[in-house]
Amino acid sequence: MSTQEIEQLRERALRELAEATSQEALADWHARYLGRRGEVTQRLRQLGSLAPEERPAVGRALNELKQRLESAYEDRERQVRESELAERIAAETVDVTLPGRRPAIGTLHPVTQMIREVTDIFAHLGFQVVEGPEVEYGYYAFDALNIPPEHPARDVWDTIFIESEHKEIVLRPHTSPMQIRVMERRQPPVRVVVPGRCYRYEAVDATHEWHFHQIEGLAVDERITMADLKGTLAEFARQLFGRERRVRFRCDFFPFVEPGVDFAIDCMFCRGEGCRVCGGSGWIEILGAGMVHPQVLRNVGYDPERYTGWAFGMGVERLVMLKYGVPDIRYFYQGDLRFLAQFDRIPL
Ligand code: FA5
Repeated sequence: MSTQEIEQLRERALRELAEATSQEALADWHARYLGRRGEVTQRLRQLGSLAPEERPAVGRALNELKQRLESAYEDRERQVRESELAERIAAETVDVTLPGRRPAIGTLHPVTQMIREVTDIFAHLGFQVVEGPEVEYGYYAFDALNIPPEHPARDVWDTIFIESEHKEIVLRPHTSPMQIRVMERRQPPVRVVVPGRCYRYEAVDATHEWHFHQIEGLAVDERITMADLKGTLAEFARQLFGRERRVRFRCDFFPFVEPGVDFAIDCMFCRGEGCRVCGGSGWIEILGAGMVHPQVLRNVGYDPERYTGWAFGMGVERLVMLKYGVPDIRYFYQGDLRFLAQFDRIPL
């Protein structure tokens, strides 16, 4: 083996080392030159087969080559490691100046939004918000509300029965049973609003669902009058539908109030002129109400000579339909995002 060969080997090894740009290529290079079967190692092993006079010079040259390559390898290995790290840092860097991705978190259901809006208005007028059971005794849904069994008015609320043989149990057809539950539990003054789900055995069409929501209102105290009812409802309607609303009371019948009224506002679409929404009348009925019937007060142990009160009940879906011009109540419970996503005023 001549020194010239060793020189060539050195040049080739160093050139290939300079071309290795990854840890894998470096490991491969190391195995090929300096590993157990590497070219330099093999040659060192073959020293014994050289003529004795050649051995010292070739041995020295090979050892120098080995050291030179080892240190060149270490330098190159450090370089490659640093540049690989720099590349990784560059690739994984988070650009904090990029705008964030907005998660799709949805919105509150329009009925929930309306319940919150209405109960907020009444909360500011001094009403407490309470809730009650959707599965109800016939006593609370009817009897205590002055609708005895066999009374024809019982048919007005097309009721879904859960159990009727032993004790009448129903899905409440309105939120009025909560009038009784609240008055049974506390003494006047009472001022509550009760939002909640109701159920009726009803053919579904554009304005009727078999389940829907109502908000009940009840105020009982000494000297409560119809004027308080009218003032409260007028203020409510103006906050919800605009300050310019005019209001109308007309006689109506519900067994648990006397007198009973229906409460209407002038149509906000035609301002009372008459249009499709108000059926040409210029007025839109939004709830039933009236002075609590003396018999209902007696049923909960209140003295009707001392206390008077009023109650009202309104349909929540109907309020949303009026306020936003929704033409069909069935949209509310189809879960169609194209409908629901339009009510994104109040994010979750
Ligand atoms: C009642 O349910 C009475 N409890 C209201 C009341 C309370 C009167 C307190 C006096 C004092 P009515 O059946 O009219 O009344 O229902 C009230 C409202 O609930 C209706 O105006 C309507 O907006 C809504 N509603 C009734 N049935 C349905 C239905 N099937 N689908 C959607 N909304 C309905």
